[in-house]
Amino acid sequence: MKGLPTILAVTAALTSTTYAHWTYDRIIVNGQIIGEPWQYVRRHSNGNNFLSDVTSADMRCNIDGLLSGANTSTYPVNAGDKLGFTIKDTFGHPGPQQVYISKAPADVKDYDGSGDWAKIYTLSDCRTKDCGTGDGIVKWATYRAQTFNFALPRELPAGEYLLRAEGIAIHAAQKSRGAQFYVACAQIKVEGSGTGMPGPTIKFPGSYTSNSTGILIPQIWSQITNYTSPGPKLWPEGTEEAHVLDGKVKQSD
Ligand SMILES: *[C@@H]1O[C@H](CO)[C@@H](O)[C@H](O)[C@H]1NC(C)=O
Ligand SMILES: *[C@@H]1O[C@H](CO)[C@@H](O)[C@H](O)[C@H]1NC(C)=O
Ligand SMILES: *[C@@H]1O[C@H](CO)[C@@H](O)[C@H](O)[C@H]1NC(C)=O
Ligand SMILES: [Cu+2]
Repeated sequence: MKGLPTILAVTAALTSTTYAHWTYDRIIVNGQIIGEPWQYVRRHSNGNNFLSDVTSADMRCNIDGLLSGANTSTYPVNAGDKLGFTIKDTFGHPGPQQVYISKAPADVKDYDGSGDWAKIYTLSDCRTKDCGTGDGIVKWATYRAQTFNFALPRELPAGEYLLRAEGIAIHAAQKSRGAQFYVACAQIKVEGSGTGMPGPTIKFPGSYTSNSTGILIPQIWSQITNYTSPGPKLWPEGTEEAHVLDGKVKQSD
């Protein structure tokens, strides 16, 4: 096996380059990448660029993402399935990956995401030896991810939902409005007999502020020794943050 460069050094080298940016264009269901790019993920017009205004409705499904619901197909899944997203091209900045879900009142194609969002997944700091030296500085489980997977809770009631991927880059987050948000929404129709009540929930926009924990960080990213992601507690209650990527990583450029 080739020697792995230390995560810290390589992450530092990537932080000022635009190819480090990304979006999410396909879903993964039980390990299979599904369909064409933007077939089940709402097409937005922001390319690989980020959002930085947490007070904008663009935070829901990215720029123009509320307009493309009718042009996006809805994929049937079962509560309890393993779902995922493809990351185009790679998660190239330090920060967490999160997933939120919001039930559509009727057809998800018509849903504007103004309802309640529960958080079902956070992939945050890496705590295994593979991530680098034990210097106490936060290392990222998202580093260079090209895909990631997570469980769709078994308790989730049947219905149509927006499933929102949110990657946050924190390499400039020591400054107000320096955090970068990479966002896209998939449309899924959930089958099953779940009777859970997703929560606690938040709204987009509304809950995140420019100075929320995890959005404005107290020191530069390369010095932080702990990290707390923004947003509510994970649902179902008791779900823990993930610290190991379940997915594919870009090995080299
Ligand atoms: C939706 O698809 C139609 C027909 O292909 C196209 O004319 C329209 O621009 C698309 N709208 C969006 C928001 O993608
Ligand atoms: C945090 O941001 C909110 C909204 O932008 C503002 O009302 C509040 O005063 C800020 N708090 C601090 C401690 O700066
Ligand atoms: C680290 O933990 C402290 C104390 O809980 C908190 O104030 C700070 O915001 C955390 N740092 C990050 C980057 O989340
Ligand atoms: Cu960048």
